[in-house]
Amino acid sequence: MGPYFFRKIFLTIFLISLISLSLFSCSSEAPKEGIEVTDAWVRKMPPGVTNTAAFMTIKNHTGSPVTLTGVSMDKAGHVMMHETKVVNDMAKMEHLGKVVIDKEVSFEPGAKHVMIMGLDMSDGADRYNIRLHFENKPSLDVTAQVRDANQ
Ligand SMILES: [Cu+2]
Repeated sequence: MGPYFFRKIFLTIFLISLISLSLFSCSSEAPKEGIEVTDAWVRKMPPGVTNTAAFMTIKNHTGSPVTLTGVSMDKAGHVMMHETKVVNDMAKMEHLGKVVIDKEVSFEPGAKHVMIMGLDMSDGADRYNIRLHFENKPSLDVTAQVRDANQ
């Protein structure tokens, strides 16, 4: 075993530690800040139907509650926040004036949703811009993919 052998070992150990260091830094996610929106989508409707709904998950990383005061879309006539509730076995939609997001709020089918009225989807667009409005905070633009409801 000459000096080359030890140099090789030293180099190997050095390389392994470099690789594991870079792997570690890749797998550890950077801390998220502000408001994060994931999985935003708009329900695709049959031709001629211009009312639909959008869904998404809004995560609040700010450390204090954030209030969503409304939603808008340039291409739609009217956009509201709704919540579907079952009252006496009847599904009923309730209008939400605001939604307080403590850590996370999901808009999903059968629950809270973004009600969209008067959206012409006949151009076959595969995504839409949705703007979220917050209390004492700049609004946030979200890209929502058009999706079949049963996908
Ligand atoms: Cu609704």
